[in-house]
Amino acid sequence: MSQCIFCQMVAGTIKPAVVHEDELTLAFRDINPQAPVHVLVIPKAHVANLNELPADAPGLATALFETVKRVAALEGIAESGYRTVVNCLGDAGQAVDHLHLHVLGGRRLHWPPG
Ligand code: IU
Repeated sequence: MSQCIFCQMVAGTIKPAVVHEDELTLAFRDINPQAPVHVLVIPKAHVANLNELPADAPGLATALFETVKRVAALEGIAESGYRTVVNCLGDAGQAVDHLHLHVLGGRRLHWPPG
């Protein structure tokens, strides 16, 4: 079995609070939310980080952003506004080595982030 916790969520051996699922992507609630809405959007296929997103699979990037838009609509933050963040590797504080897009909203977000 994969050691990757997000791959285990895709496989169903760990069950997150799923917000949306389709053929290429999974969206689930972050266990340590930093805003009233904090959802992670991941590719079902294992991609370690943004640097590793395959250039020859342009449909995957589109699918990830389509899921971000869908999550925003489902969570009621599409009109008020939201932020999408991808932490890539050490200086950004990436803690889970499976590409994930944070979708944050439901409150006024500060800029710049820390
Ligand atoms: P980061 O971008 O890699 O720093 O974010 C990882 C996120 O994954 C972080 O917000 C965690 O709270 C979140 N998370 C989760 O939702 N469920 C888990 O089982 C684990 C991490 I491990």
